[in-house]
Amino acid sequence: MDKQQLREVVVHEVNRVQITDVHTHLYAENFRDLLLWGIDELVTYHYLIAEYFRYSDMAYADFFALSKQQQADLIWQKLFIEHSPVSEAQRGVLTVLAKLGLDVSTRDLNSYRKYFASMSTTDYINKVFEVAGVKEVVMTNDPFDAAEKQIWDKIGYSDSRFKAALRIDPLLNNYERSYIQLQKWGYKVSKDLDQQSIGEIKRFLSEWITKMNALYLAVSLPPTFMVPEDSLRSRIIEQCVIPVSREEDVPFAMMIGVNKQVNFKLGLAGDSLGKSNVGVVEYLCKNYPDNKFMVTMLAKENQHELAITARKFRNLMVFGCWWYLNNPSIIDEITRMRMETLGLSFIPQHSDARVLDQLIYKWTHSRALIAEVLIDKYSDILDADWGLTEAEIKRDVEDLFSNNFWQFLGHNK
Ligand code: RAT
Ligand code: ZN
Repeated sequence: MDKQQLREVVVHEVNRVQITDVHTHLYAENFRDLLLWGIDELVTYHYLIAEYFRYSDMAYADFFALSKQQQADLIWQKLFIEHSPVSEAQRGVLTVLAKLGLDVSTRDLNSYRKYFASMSTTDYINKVFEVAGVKEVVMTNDPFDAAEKQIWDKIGYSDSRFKAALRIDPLLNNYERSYIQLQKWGYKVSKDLDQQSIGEIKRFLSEWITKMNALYLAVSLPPTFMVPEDSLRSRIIEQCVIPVSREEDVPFAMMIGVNKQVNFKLGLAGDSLGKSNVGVVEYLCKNYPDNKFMVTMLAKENQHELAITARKFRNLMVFGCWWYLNNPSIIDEITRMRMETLGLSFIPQHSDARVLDQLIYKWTHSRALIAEVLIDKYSDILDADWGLTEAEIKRDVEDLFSNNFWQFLGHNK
């Protein structure tokens, strides 16, 4: 295979691979209003709200008091009309519109609204999965969220393209309050986490893993995250989460590095990031070798250390370029570093989509970046006279975009 053929094969395979998106905030249709889609949701994505306030001096509260459509009008005017939309999240909206076949050059928000108004939710879900080339997404499922819990209790879900992940931020980051909720649901837990509470929290976790058919347990954590330490969180992790994760054979996914609400007036857009301690990941992987851990970290500065930790511990799966790392220059750099360090044994990306339509742009952009990294790395081994077949490239691409996840879980798909 020469370099020109190499490029063609890689681009072809990367563009056609059907993706398993391991972390999103999307929901199946029967979760009703929890599933967000359409132009007004796209334009009011919290990444864009943060960017809007770079240019606007409007009072935060006045902005949030407006309807979604009014917010979208303001954001569109400021970020797309008064300035050129060059940030990654801004460009993302354009990619979505273009891929849906809409005329981006008109800049006419109302004509885009008409298009979305003509679609049914069912048809639109099918369309987005097709255009994005995604075969399945993992949701973020929080039983402490009243609206979501109600759906799980009454209906569950039946669309097999949407898989569940049991998200336990309230349990780990705010036990001081969530134990009261657990008590209301009939779990015999106490504030000081006695022996009975530990058993009851384990029961809660196991019951919800079963109820959701959860593929993994997940939590987002601050830069100060530490295990072991004398804190409720550390004790719940070692005494409840780790044993249940092992017994149920589901990985524990840690998303480390978020500094919540540094500007609470921005709501969801008000979180920041900080450098974290990779030693915690090392401690957990080393002391619990029969457990599986999926880890993504938010600070760019932590990425190399995390990749090295994955070289030491095969029970660690590094995944995604999370949130503030989801910029082309950073994805390119991190993916190269990971491939040079770990070969193909990692999950390069997840979308983190909150709005269904975002599957289209997040994956369009990431596919192109990951393809370039692959072309360079394959090219280097061709220079050393290594022969590559199309079948081998296809295998590698399917591993990166889907199979690595399923194999790590132990599902042989
Ligand atoms: O990327 C995001 O949308 C963030 O707000 C978070 O949801 C983050 O990805 C998380 O899962 O906590
Ligand atoms: Zn997320």
